Amino acid sequence: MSEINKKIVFSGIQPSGEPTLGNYLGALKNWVLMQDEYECFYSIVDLHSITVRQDPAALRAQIKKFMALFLAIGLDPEKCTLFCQSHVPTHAELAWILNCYTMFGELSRMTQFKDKSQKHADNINAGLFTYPSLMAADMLLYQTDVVPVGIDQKQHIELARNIAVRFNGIYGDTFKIPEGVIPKTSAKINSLADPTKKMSKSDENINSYILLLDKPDDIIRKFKRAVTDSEAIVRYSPEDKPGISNLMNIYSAVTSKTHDEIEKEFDGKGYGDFKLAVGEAVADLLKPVQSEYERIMKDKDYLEKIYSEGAQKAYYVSNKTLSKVYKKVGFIKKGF
Ligand code: AQP
Repeated sequence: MSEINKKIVFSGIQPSGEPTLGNYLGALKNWVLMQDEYECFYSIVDLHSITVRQDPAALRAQIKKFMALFLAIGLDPEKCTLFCQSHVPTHAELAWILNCYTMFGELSRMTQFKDKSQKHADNINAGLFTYPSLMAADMLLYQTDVVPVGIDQKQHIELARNIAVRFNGIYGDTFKIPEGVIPKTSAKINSLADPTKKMSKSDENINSYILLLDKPDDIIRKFKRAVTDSEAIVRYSPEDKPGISNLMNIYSAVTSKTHDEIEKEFDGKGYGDFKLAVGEAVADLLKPVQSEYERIMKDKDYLEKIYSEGAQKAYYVSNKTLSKVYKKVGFIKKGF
């Protein structure tokens, strides 16, 4: 069933809000580019999203939105497998096993755990702590070669690799060791309100992010308000000019212009012109995605068919790895 000759890609996104421009430029855009060359498994990782409290009705709606957006950005279910993590029980099963091969100290060092436990001090649950073992399971189940992600996930990929090497060291070759693929200019798109921080879909300030479904007027308004500096020169310097450099990264990722070309284009012009150009470029990029999204959302049966077929295939492929793991650790075969 799986095209074994192609290299395998796995990546996921949490439905913990609505996808942002950061998610798109950091990860989703690469997902689309990779679907022709690789055997790709792309998941809405809903099990991960409940490590932070979610409203059930909102979560249900978000998951469907994400699936429709997967299709609207150009992911083709004929070329890649699209599924919800909670529909494929092997993820939670392997995560338990891997928890027993992941050290407390390793999990304590994860910066995302530290950040999120500060942000959600009233709900530092065990799932938030062991989230990286589930993420390792996500990747290792598919014998993944490549994981396209933003830079914030680098530490989690390193940990998954360490867990896989440890397990292979004890039981012999079981898991392929995956590599992370991180884009150059859009590895970390920052918040428009605080350009020293990552743009995040769960940020409380709606002006800090651009959603893929934001209307053109809102997009332009948010870019106009973006925090910059008082130098009034469009120059790339992430240390001294984080706001302008972030906007340059966005403009570069959307238009494929280099930083040098952008500096020349806006030489002698003020920030107003530059911000407007970035806003218009992003709004133009998202317009066709939004109309395709509207079309797909009207066909709920089609959406259900895509994620149901995706889950069946993901289960078939991932269960091979899980069965191997169960055998290696010493569990006996089911009699039914
Ligand atoms: N700002 C970003 N710049 C570049 N890449 C990003 N990614 C996320 N934000 C940026 C990449 O998007 C993929 C999916 O991420 P996720 O939703 O699973 O989790 P996250 O990294 O925690 O993203 P958010 O938006 O910050 O979510 P919340 O607010 O729920 O925590 C990943 O590949 C990620 O690197």
